[in-house]
Amino acid sequence: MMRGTWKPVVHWRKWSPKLAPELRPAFGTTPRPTLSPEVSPEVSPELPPELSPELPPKFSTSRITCDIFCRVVDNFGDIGVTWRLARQLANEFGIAVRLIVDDLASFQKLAPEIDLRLAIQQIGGIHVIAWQETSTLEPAQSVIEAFACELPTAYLSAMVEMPQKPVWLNLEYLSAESWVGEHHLLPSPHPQTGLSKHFFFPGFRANTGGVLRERNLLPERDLFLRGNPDLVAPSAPLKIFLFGYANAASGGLLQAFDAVSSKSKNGVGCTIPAGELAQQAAAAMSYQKKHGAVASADLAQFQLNIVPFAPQPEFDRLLWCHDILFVRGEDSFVRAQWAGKPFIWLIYPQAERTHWVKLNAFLDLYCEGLDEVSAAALRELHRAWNDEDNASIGAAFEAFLAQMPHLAVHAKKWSASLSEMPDLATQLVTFITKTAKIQGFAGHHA
Ligand code: TRH
Repeated sequence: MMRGTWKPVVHWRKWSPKLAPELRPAFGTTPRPTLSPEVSPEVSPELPPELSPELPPKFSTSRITCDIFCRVVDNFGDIGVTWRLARQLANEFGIAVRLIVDDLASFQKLAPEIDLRLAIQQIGGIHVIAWQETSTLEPAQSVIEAFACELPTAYLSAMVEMPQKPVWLNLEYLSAESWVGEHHLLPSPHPQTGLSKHFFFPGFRANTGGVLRERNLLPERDLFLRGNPDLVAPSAPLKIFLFGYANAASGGLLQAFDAVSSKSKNGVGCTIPAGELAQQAAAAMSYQKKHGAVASADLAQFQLNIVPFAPQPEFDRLLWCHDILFVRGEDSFVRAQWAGKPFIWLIYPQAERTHWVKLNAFLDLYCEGLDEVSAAALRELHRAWNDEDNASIGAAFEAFLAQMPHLAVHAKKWSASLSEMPDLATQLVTFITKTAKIQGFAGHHA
């Protein structure tokens, strides 16, 4: 039987992480760290000096200009990936970035500084431009079309007129499928203009473009975890982060959290970002409450916390505060991997279940080196959650939990080995500078 409450929960204060107050309904009162304007927003003020931002020695990219085009199809993945990339190109490589977006309202959820009234604005050194303003833009030296969003016709025509043609890339969706590496960086001549567009495929294998990882991300994570030992104290509750799409198995999953909680001394806490899934969870909880839950004084209560959508730079810290991460789409899926915690990926569903091929390709790769029982548990929980199988998700979660010690070690190993691969932005910049050098207009003054 599920028990629940919406009130801030006292015993969660035991693991008060350093997060903005509005993101910590049940946490302590640690003030939000303030950053001085000259410090990159990516860099935690607590970082030791050796981790402070500087350009990598290999590139001199400060003269490069880059336009990133993003159409928000739905949700937050498109803008999430492009905004993260824009910040890294600007902060770590000194590139002059313009981010052209067709949906400022979605963008504002990730970057509350966005002013919806302004068609052109500057945020953290990046020019943000509303899509309808592109007709008069002079193209940048490098142009990134995110997820085949199709450049505006006027902009494309302006590219054709440029004496030095821009380096043009289509940033594709992330996939672990093996064909991805074979297509990475292949050129494709545009049928009307003759301009060449290259396909940049993110991925997990050496022959792909890698995934986004800011230079200081892992040291920042480790520093944060070292500074918050209460997160993993023996008396800490099991902390689950649940970010997903509306899911018919959410009731069963919450019941499983509650069942686990009722058997444990420390209890279970689940954080859900506001949204459709949170609404479903709220409905499930109030149903349970209405039908009379009996809470035993000896047992820890299951606690559900619905938190507001966090600005993107705070999202990682939110993940680092939890033990099990349910994530979705593309960007949060990658951030869970950098958190180095066991995670369950709710993949963006596609017609005719084609997303299963992508999901299984990832799980095949991820499970390499993981013992058979843990791998089976991990796969079954992915199956049940992605299949919205309410009847079997409870058992799947309990089997997963039984393997947590192995899964936790494996998640750390995965994160460490993935970090040996060059990150996406570095690979992108390498390609742009190399191509620009061949074309003789940028990046050759190092
Ligand atoms: O929102 P998503 O499901 O995004 C997408 C889109 O559906 C897209 O169309 C699809 O093609 C793509 O997935 C695969 O999930 P994703 O990618 O994880 O994006 C969420 C972003 O929101 C990510 O950048 C993290 C950020 N975020 C915050 O900044 N704060 C928050 O509180 C939360 C919950 C997320």
